[in-house]
Amino acid sequence: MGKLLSVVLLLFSFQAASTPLVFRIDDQQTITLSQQEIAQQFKPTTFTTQLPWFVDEKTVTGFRVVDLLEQYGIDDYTSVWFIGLNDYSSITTKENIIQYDPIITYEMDGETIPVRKKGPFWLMFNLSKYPELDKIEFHSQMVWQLKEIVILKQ
Ligand SMILES: Nc1nc2c(c(=O)[nH]1)N[C@H]1C(S)=C(S)[C@@H](COP(=O)(O)O)O[C@H]1N2
Ligand SMILES: [Mo]
Repeated sequence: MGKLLSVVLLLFSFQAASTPLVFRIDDQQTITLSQQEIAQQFKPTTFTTQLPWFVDEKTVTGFRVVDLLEQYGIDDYTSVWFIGLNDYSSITTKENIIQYDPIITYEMDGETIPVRKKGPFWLMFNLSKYPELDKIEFHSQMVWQLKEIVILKQ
């Protein structure tokens, strides 16, 4: 393989592996989690659900938002703010996080999700398990290309 080609491929793989997720707890604490750290630190959860973006149901794997909060000992929050790469953002209340247990999906049908397919991280509710969430109010909370999660305390 040509040297230039190897360098280009190396840069591409570096980029693909380094899309991090930023987690902000308050003005003092900003945590940057790589895809690798996420896979190591959080127990994966998998479910199969219908989603508004696809005709067929999808099997998705990710980590639970409640596990993320528990890992950093966060209980005194009112809601969580999810921000995408396009700066679209949405807020989910503590009640809905506890009751409906959303996950931050990083695999769909066994494959990691490229940015071009709305990855690498995507906030998801299990719409098939909770059909009452299958409406715009909750679809609009399912932020794709997630880049940042901010804890709101009031
Ligand atoms: N990153 C990101 N996530 C997003 C959006 C967006 O613009 N950017 N749109 C939201 C809205 S308003 C809805 S209803 C659903 C479906 O939007 P779509 O049909 O444009 O994908 O995704 C939600 N997640
Ligand atoms: Mo929407």
